Amino acid sequence: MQGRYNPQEIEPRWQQWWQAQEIYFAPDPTAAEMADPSSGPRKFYTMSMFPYPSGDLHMGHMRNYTIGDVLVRYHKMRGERVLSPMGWDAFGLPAENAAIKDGIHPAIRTPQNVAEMKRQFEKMGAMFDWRREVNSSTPDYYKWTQWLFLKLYERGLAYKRKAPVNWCPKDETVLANEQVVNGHCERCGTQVIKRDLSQWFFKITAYADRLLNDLDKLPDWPERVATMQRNWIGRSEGAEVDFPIVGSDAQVRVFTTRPDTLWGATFMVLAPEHPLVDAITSSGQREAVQAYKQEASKQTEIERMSTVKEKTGVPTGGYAINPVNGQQIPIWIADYVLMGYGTGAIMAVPAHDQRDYEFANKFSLPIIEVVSSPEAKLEIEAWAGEGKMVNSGPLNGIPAGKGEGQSVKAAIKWLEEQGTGRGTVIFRLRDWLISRQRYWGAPIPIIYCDACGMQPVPEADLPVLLPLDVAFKPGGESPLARDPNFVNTTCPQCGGAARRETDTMDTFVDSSWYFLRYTDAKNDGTPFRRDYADYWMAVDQYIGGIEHAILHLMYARFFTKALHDMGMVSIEEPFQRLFTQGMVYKDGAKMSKSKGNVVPIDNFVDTLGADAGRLYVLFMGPPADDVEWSDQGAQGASRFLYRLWATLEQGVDLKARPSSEGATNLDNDSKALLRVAHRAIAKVSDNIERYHYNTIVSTCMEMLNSMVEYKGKHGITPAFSEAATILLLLLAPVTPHITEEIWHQLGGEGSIHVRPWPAANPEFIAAPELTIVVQVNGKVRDRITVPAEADEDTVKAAALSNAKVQPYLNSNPPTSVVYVAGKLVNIVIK
Ligand code: ANZ
Ligand code: ZN
Repeated sequence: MQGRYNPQEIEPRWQQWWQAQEIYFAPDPTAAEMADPSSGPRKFYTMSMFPYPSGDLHMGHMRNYTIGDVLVRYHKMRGERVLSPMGWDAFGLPAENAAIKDGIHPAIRTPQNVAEMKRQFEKMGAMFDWRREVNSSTPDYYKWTQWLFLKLYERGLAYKRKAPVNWCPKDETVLANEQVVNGHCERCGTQVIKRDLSQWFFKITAYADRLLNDLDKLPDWPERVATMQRNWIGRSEGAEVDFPIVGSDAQVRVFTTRPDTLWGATFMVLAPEHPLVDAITSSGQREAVQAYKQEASKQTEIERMSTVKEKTGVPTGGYAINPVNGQQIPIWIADYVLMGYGTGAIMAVPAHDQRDYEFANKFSLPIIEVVSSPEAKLEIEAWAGEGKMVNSGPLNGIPAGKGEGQSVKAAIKWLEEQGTGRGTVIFRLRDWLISRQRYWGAPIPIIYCDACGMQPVPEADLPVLLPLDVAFKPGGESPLARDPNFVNTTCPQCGGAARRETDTMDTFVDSSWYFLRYTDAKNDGTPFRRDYADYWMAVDQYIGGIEHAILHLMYARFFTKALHDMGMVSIEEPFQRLFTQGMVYKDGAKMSKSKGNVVPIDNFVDTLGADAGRLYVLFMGPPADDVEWSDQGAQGASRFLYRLWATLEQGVDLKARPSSEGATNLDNDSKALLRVAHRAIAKVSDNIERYHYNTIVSTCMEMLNSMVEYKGKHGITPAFSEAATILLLLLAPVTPHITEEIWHQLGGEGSIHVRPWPAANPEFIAAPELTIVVQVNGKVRDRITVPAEADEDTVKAAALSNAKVQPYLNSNPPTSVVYVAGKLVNIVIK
């Protein structure tokens, strides 16, 4: 190539050119294409999870986005209509916390950070359709987030109720369970307390069944993610049973997966927060119960569910009646029973449930065996295995178990006949708490009027703008609640004075529909056109971190189903294929600014270039795996590019295709080189489809080695030219700048990135063969092809039986046959 390889000169030049050419801008489909998608090119919608605009990108980010970019460029070369959008998950706590710390308003900082990150995305050569850029914190976007909230509200899928929440006294915000780490706020480390607040929820539980069942329709999701979703939904089959309270009309309902063990229920346990606790508690126990409730409220659910923690609890002094045998059993409260699951109350069967067993032992409560098995060791632990029902009235003798003719089904039937219980299915999944008492989010579009009650903001009044001039620093109420200009409004119903809702929405709401917005990003009359969404959806390939395996993906699936039911979109699952990338570690820790072990993209690109970075991050290991950063590895990737530059010299003819004339016309070295090249095509294509990106790089490295060796012997031949062209095309998605530059220097037309992806010629990927010249008395009579591993006798026999040789041999048996290995057979006749 001309001049030195200089990535700092080449890369920005091509980046600007690609943008100007709008190579990666996806046009809206035409009416004809929407009516019949097969009338146009195949669509390929791929996206990476949109980032929070933190401002800085490091090489870990480069890896994530390069994985997606390779796919974008590859599918483009396959002639598909690729949609690759990008946007900003720009609302949320970090911006607000940063603002509190250094006083810069999120509305000022966010666009600055967005511009910074966009610059770095371009610098790494990642191509997006920027015309479809979305920013969840701008009114043109959150207007529709609010609009969708109202649609869910209309359908009863958004509702308000009082609920105990995790509350961080310092951040003054409600925390999701996952944001509580060992009882402390994930962000600031403050001890979390429980607080009862009136909160907005989305009724995701109405979709529990579909969210669970439809996982079966997603075979291209990582199994581990599907399993995490299944467990999170947590479907549980069992029964509800009502226990009358002694001396009261009240009943306590329990949920049990083992209604067959009712005869072994020797006490009952309520969650400390259970609403009947106070009514049940006897006067003598009031103080102890109160103290215990206080203690329990300080613990997180995770702590309460711990199986190693010593059991604690106190008796309420009240009794319940076991409906199966009329026996009175004591009612306790204990923290191992959670209010948010089932009914918040259990019947305790210490003989067959280990938690109840430990509890009964600690407090000397009776243990009654109802499933008998020779293997059970009730002196040591509860028995949860198989056996035969005993001490169980009508169930005696039946085999214990959930199957047909077994105890659980029999117990449910019996309970239903008696009218004291019924079979039921419950889910662990809870409704989605979306209220945040914070400033930097989409205001919930609701108005409270003393005369008319709760009123949705009329559609025409959207967006409810987030005011910019508020004191967002913490202290008492939420920032919006302290802003009278925001709070005070008029009732849309009666026109009287009214107050606005001051909670903002969880940022997971913003990210639950952005993939739909990309299909019609600038629409200001509706969140997106249905026909555009139907054309592009589902996302063919979604790429993101495993940390989003549960919440974000569950919420996005819920939104898609709810919008489907509203007739806004046809699909019911948003993401056809999901890929979760691994992380980059350095010095043993995840690369992150807070750990101080980052290699910033700017530094890397300014020294070794974006292409070397892209090549290296892919070469480091399979994209799904965690990998460790190495400076030497990065240097190696850079050296490969210098070598590529030096090997592809002027004189390479990008149009040469000797392979199209067949293998027999080629000398053995050329044939071997083209075999390497065509096999590389097959391998790299397959590697891309299966995310074995690291082996793409090694395949291309081996291919370059073969080319260097060949060129040393033969110089630039048509076969070398063909191999060079193939290598450039295969590397184009991975190292887009250097390949574009070489392509142009060698006289290539247009961008290399819109050239068709090469097709492997089957003749050159079959097992290697040699072409052997057959001579009779030193004169060439024919060429034969033999397997490369054929031995001397086989080659000689093939030469002697050759149709063009045969006529010479008819009357003259050969006097000698000489084989020059790999080259020729000379037959000597008289
Ligand atoms: C009696 C019993 C006997 C139970 C037995 C189990 C074994 P999964 O499978 O997770 O749904 N349970 C119910 N509600 C609870 C709550 N709010 N907090 C803590 N534990 C609760 O578990 C259901 C079982 O967990 C229920 O069945 C109940 O204990 C307990 F041999 O009832 B079982
Ligand atoms: Zn009113």
